Amino acid sequence: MKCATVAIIGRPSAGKSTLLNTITEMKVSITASTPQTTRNAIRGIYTDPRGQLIFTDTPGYHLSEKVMNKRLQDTAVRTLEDSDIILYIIDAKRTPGDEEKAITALLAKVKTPVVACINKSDILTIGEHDAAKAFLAEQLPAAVVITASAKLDEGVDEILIELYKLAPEGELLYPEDAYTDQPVEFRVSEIIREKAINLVTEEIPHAIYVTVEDIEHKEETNTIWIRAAIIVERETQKGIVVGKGGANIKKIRQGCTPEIRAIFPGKKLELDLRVKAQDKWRNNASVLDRILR
Ligand SMILES: Nc1nc2c(ncn2[C@@H]2O[C@H](COP(=O)(O)OP(=O)(O)OP(=O)(O)O)[C@@H](O)[C@H]2O)c(=O)[nH]1
Ligand SMILES: [Mg+2]
Repeated sequence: MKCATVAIIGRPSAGKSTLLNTITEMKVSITASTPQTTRNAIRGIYTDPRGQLIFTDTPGYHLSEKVMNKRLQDTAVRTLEDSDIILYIIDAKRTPGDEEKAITALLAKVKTPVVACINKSDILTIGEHDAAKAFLAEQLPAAVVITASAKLDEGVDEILIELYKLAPEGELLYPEDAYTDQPVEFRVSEIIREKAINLVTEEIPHAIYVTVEDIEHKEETNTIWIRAAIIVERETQKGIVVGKGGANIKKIRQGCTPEIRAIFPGKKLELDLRVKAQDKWRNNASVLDRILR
């Protein structure tokens, strides 16, 4: 049996979370077209007859001096240092610049084996693909390079083959049917956040966090009752998230209900969802301590 911890790292929007969901065949980590969707180290577990791969999805590595971004960077670096293998995802649609070089410099420093995945093969031109290959050959000559589409599940089996080649022998660390270890409150808040950030544009996705204030199991009616709040930074953003006549909040509720129900099979769901404003929460250490694990 083989068992390895695998850190998934790359720039924002490279497709890290999409790839983790494709590998586990589960919605483990939320995704969005806006960058910096993932804010935590998110574990996703894959088991097959070869053994177990324990992936940790990380926040997109983004060079920025903002308090919250620095914390996201720290999460990514910590995960790298704790893993047996690094799965480095490149979005070759974007030319590798300083940010991509900062990542390869980090990877060279930790000396952990790297499998590099040139992602989004479904939309890459030959020129873009060749440029990414040349970049990797120059920056990380020892890395194994695979081209894949996380979205279309192409090349993903090849990634698993390479990861198992590098994985040490070991017993399974999680039960065979485990696919994540996230607490229920966190999963619920992430599902709601995904639906909210996918409805708004510009700066607003970054200004959103979600807090689950209460979860109760009402046995007499077989109902899970959840009270959650979508927090933004300004009153004007609140109006946008709620939408005209509540249209957006209705869409958020409709979008998240089936996914939250799937976490509580056989139960009815009552979701009390509100939108609140909290000024400059992204600079508030106690909020960041709570939401960035
Ligand atoms: N065409 C195409 N799009 C992809 C592929 N993989 C991911 N995407 C899209 O790229 C966008 C970002 O995907 P995510 O999985 O959220 O990216 P991420 O690297 O986790 O981003 P952060 O959490 O912000 O760092 C989404 O719109 C995905 O649908 C792919 O293989 N092909
Ligand atoms: Mg992500």
